[in-house]
Amino acid sequence: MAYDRIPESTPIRRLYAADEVKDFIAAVLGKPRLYRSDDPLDAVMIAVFREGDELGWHFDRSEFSVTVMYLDAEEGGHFDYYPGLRSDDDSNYAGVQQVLDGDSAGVIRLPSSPGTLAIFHGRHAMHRVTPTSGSTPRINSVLTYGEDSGMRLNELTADLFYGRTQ
Ligand SMILES: O=C(O)CCC(=O)C(=O)O
Ligand SMILES: [Fe+2]
Repeated sequence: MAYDRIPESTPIRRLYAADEVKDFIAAVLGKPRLYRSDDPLDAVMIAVFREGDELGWHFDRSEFSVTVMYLDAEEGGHFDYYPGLRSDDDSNYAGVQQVLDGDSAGVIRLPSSPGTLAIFHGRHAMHRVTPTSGSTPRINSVLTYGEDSGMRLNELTADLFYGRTQ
């Protein structure tokens, strides 16, 4: 669900609007300052994982991501990550292949409950959401911050993620 469908009065929108939260995240990441996204669709989104939904192992293009959990799936829907599996200088294809082949050494499962705020380096930490099962969906939000002002998705990505560009 895109940002423009989330009412301004909701707690998640108020959390996103709070400079204290933005500055807290900057401090955790050791950055002098962060900006909220200017994207009308992607600044904050809500993701619902229903029975069988998953997100396979991947790296993000953005350096870091911030998520807030609302509801954990009845079963599965775990966030697994491997911190620093690659770096800007070293793609570590062999290490990536090991994890893809099912080697769980070095993989961490994030403890999660409603309200969990997660900040992770998705560009260097490979991560996934395991398949969910049961009737309770997994519901969370991704909050987008960046080091540059005026962040927007390009049209291709907006269409891919939200099925529309405005
Ligand atoms: O839902 C999550 O916990 C992670 C989402 C994610 O990895 C992504 O959107 O790239
Ligand atoms: Fe990701």
